[in-house]
Amino acid sequence: IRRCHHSVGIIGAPFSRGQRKDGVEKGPDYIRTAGLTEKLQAQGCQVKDYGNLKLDDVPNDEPFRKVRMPKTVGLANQHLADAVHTVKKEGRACVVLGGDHSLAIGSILGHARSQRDLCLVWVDAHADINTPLTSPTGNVHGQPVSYLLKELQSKIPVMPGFSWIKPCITAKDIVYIGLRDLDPEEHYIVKNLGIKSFSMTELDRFGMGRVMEETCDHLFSKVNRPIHLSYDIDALDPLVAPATGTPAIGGLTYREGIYVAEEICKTGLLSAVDLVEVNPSRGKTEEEVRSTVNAAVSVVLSCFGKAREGSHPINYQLPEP
Ligand code: 6HN
Ligand code: MN
Ligand code: MN
Ligand code: MN
Repeated sequence: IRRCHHSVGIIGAPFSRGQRKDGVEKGPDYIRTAGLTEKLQAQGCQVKDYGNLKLDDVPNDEPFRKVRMPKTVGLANQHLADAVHTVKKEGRACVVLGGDHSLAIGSILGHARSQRDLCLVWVDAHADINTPLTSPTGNVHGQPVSYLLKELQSKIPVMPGFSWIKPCITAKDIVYIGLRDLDPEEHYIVKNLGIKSFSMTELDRFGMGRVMEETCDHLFSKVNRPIHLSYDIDALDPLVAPATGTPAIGGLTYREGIYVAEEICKTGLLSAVDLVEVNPSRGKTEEEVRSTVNAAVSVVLSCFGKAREGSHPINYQLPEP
């Protein structure tokens, strides 16, 4: 019944320096080659592809404590924030194709420049909320939420490449869905700040229907606000999305993963989406790569109006004999 009326801007962010595994920088081109733009257009979206960002390594980028490539990660995110801001200024819903999840820093900060009261739905096996000082790996893709949270500002050291970053969200603005692999320090932060979290345990207890109801109740109890959906493909079970850098067994089914996107679309409040951590080099077979990329495309299509119940043009008329 509803035709999708969305105007969508796509940004490719071929970036891998927030973690150690090569290949995730190929995510944007694989997702495009699977027909993302054409399929969005076929369901009635207006699409502008802004192309891929040019994200270069900064020379002499020594680790800060354990944190790897801070200048390179900081600068890439600065470019991404500008690009997202441009898409929002032009009045489109923004889709960022990653790339690793460190890109959420720039994506959310760029989004927040035009949408001050945004809220954040983080769909992931991981909470990505290590501070630079708790990170066991030094990989920034496990830390983006810590830089964005006002409550953690006093725990974040001054770092090269990161001085432009000012936190823009509070703990009550976030909902996690799909968690199942947290470091102890991350679990402490999530509990201590009282961040709303639907781990796989809550998902098993309530089912995804109730999880999405409670997600919306939590975020929109007072007023409606724009949604930033940060979707890590490793939220899905590795049986569905194996081609990713940090797979975690026991994840969302394809159906649950699509349902999240359908429900977010139905709110009419979706303002920006990150689709990250698709790593074609991590697929053991062509089929594993295809399955992962197709899942990513399907999530984005569902974000922008594709409904499994079907749909038809609003003015459709049956042919007369
Ligand atoms: N991701 N908690 C681990 C770390 O390195 O901090 C894993 C992070 C995974 C990040 O999948 O976006
Ligand atoms: Mn993850
Ligand atoms: Mn992640
Ligand atoms: Mn819609």
